[in-house]
Amino acid sequence: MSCLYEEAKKIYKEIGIDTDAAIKKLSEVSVSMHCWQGDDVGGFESAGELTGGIQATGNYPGKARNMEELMADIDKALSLIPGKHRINLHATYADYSNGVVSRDKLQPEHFDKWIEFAKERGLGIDINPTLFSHPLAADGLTLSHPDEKVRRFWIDHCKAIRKIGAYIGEKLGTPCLNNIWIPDGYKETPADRTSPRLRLKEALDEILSVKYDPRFLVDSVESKVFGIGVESYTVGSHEFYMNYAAKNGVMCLLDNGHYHPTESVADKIPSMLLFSDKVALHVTRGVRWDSDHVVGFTDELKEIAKEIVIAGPEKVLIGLDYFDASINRIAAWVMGMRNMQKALLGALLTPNEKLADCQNSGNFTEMFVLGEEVKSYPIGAVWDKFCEINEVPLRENWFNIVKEYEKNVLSERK
Ligand code: RNT
Ligand code: ZN
Repeated sequence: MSCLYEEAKKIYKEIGIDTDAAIKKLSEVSVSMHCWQGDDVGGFESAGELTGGIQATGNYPGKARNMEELMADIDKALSLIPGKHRINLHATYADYSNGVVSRDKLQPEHFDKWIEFAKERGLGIDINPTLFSHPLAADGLTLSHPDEKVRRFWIDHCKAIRKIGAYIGEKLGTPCLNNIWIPDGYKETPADRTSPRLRLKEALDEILSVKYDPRFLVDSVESKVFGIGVESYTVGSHEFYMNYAAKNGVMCLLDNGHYHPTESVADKIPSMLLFSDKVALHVTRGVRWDSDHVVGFTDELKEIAKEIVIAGPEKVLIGLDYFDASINRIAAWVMGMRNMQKALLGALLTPNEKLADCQNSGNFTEMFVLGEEVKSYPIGAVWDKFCEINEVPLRENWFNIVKEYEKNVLSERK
């Protein structure tokens, strides 16, 4: 095995790539693993249906039914993923063991169990207010709702979550990313496109008017082009948030399922970074629409990873966002996380500077030829070495452990 690695090392060296350095860099990148793959975006607040224009399809047995099960599943997944990472929570994954609390009344202590969980394992935590799957979001509008009372509820919810995020960040000593995504939109072509956006703008102004130490809390806003049932108009469009973020010093979060299908988030990253220090991502895989399939080792992912590596991974907050209920949920987590890391490794093993020189000197033939040939360099041997160093199973061997867990633990969840 290490024999393979030594051979790969030589091959990469010939094109000026130091594989040991690539491995070291990769181990410094953490990815925020979304808790909601573990239970189809269910959460612990109620057993209500998922709304907000997003859908988890499938009924694979064994989904986590409570915090203990979700934590156990996360542990299992993390034991098969190389490196140190982060956990991305939604508000509805609060600790309700002392009774369910209205979302606008959530307090930091409702997340103490998660903080403890993260601390013990050396993980960071990110958070999201949950503005869907709730009676006050039932008509598809939240922060942009024309009814002041509905807006108030959601503004207070977002404020509560920011306070919680800052508390988490302080406790863990790593900034918590609070990402605001709202489902607001209309099924039919709206008569008035401006008023909902004005209301959203004012709501965000109020939410963000409370200042927190950036060492503890950072904020992002996530745009979207459309959702199921809200096909004609999305209040939080890309232009809306891009301008809002630029003017208000918050980050844009780019979800690669949230644009027109031929738009590329890889292309957006370097453009955004000319104007902001950082950008956040939700990495997903859309099949024909924003279907949130498990992240695959696709060309789209490789291009995104390339831009992250070229920009400097410290400038891009990487989070995953998909929810597949048709396959083993732990396998879905592990595969998506490992694919993200493998794509980053691929980018680290690409002679990006040399290729850029080819482009800038007009040598497009060499750029194409080298770029294509590098695609079949022995990345697998370097990936295996990375897994070996991090003491996680090589190649698909991790799946045997998931199968064991399914047999012994998941199958007991009826
Ligand atoms: C929905 C957005 C959003 C959600 C999560 C659950 O289209 O992508 O990020 O997926 O908040
Ligand atoms: Zn998203």
